[in-house]
Amino acid sequence: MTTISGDGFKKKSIADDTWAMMEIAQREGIETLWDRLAKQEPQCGFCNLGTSCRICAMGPCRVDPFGDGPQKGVCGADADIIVARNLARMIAAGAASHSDHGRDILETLHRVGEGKTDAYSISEPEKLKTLAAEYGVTTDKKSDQEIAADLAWEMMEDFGMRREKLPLASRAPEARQEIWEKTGTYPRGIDRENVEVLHRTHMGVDNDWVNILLHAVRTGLSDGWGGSMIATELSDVLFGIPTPKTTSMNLGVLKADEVNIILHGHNPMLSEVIVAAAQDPKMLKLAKKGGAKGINLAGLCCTGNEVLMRKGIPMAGNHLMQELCIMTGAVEAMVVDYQCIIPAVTETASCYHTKVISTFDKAKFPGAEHVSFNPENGLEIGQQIVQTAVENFTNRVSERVHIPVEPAPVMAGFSIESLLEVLGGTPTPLLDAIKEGAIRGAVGVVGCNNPKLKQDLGHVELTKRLIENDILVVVTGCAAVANGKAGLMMPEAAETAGKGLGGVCKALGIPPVLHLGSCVDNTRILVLAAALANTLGVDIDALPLAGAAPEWYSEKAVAIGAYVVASGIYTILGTAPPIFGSANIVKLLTEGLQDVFGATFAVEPDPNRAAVLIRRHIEKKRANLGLPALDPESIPMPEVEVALT
Ligand code: BF8
Ligand code: SF4
Repeated sequence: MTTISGDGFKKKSIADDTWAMMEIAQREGIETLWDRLAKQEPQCGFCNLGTSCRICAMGPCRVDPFGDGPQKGVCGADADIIVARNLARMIAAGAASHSDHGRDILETLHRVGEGKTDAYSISEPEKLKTLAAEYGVTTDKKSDQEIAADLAWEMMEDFGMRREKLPLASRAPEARQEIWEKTGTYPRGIDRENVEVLHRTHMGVDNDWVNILLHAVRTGLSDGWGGSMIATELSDVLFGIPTPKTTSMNLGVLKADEVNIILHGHNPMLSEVIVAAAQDPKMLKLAKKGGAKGINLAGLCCTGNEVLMRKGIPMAGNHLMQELCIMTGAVEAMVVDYQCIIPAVTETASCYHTKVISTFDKAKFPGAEHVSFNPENGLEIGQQIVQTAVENFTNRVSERVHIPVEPAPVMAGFSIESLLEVLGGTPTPLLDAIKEGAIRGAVGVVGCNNPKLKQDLGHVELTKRLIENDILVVVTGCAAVANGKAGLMMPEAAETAGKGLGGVCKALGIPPVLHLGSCVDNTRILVLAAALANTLGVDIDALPLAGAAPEWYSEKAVAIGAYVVASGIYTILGTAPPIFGSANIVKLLTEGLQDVFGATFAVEPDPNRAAVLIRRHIEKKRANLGLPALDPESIPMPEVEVALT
């Protein structure tokens, strides 16, 4: 039963579709994520500080860094060791999630190469060949299929132990690679680094907290310049390089008179075949027979981002919308693959006619119908799922249908390739605008929603402050959806940008907030940063760039933070990570890393203050490059004003 009512809704989100659905949750007595958070409070202080440990059965242990309680676990581990081990395990779990997703796409490429599936083919032969060249795979007199087979075989090595260096990491500037070599953080094999985290953090292995964290960084780098980058690159090869397209976002994308199918999760393999099946005339005929006008697909979370940027499929919402979209009463099927799908969706669905269909054998949900996905028979599975959804339309209770808002238009789907095309084939116009100061710098605003913070507020306010001050914003994941819903991802939003950035955007016909895709697509930001640094002949840490994850919740976000900072990009987190039980680790991450990787983390939940930290950082970088720059200290730091919860 929901516990949040009245004005309480407005404290939880800035999005009006969220407010409307929370009201319905209350009316219907349906529990939401916010209610369950309230029941958890107060959450464990030791866990928040990162000083609880349940790695072995001599524990669980808690150390009390600020009080008179125990200062060591049973084995003797102190706060530094426990926080470092916990953080390393978070990074490994995040890196493993992205990288296993990359592996699934790689296996599909391999099956295409072996001729074992007709559900997929090579959409981008040129990109395939470019990747083949990077991996030393010959392409002469070979068909695309043969190249795919050989490239896939070679890339499989990235997950193993034969490599001393991941090949895609050589895209980074040489100076950056030297740092990784010198610090022993150059990523070797993706699985190797992840497994080594588990080994080192077993009781009685690595007890040097700096050493543990350096390996955690190496593991993060194996995600950014390995697993996630493979996921992005091969998704482009198989499904197409994204190009900007105008579509829409928020719960208003659902249609009252059509069969609505929600595509939720992260892996585009399944959603691609569902998109194909939903266009099948047989299915459309079946839908009409059941009284629906058509079949409407809508995305959620990162699967939504994948199909948004390649197919223009509208986006129903971000992380906190997954239960709420079922409460529209208009969803025939929520098709899930993996990651960020809360187990509660099946309970919410049980209050409606909605079927939750799980599809990956590694991600089953009690209460869901499971259709085992396999790329070899992807087409039939796509059809089976669409048919199940279509047939469920007759079970819809029209009196319970409530689609609360009108959809917000967005321009989405910028890849580095399509961005370069917009710029006329070279990054020079962007670099020139940065050099002159029309654009001060660029910031990636990325990551999740977290019910501990007012939904979307951190993303949207930070983005607004940055673009007002002529800082180009690139967005991925749930941050992209927040900005899309708020209207910042249309070319018209250039009006709200500063004169310099606004002028560039108007001339190019692009928004000041560019959608670069899903969370694995944060690697597009790495590739862009590396290309800009290489063009200028500097390392990435010299560029006027920053990253921000204002509302992160996921272990994947921690892995992203690790590889972004280790790649030389200053990063601000809006949610405090569980490290504050170790003053040493806080000092290392917020100061010490500067001397090692040329970048640090900061934690600042207030978006207005975070924007100032970023602006000051960017002006410092500009001055160091000899570009026209403001005195960073002349940018005043505001008092905390924004109510965050
Ligand atoms: O990988 S931003 S809530 S959906 S973890 Fe999840 Fe976070 Fe959304 Fe995408 Ni990324
Ligand atoms: Fe306790 Fe040490 Fe075991 Fe952790 S590893 S639970 S601190 S005894």
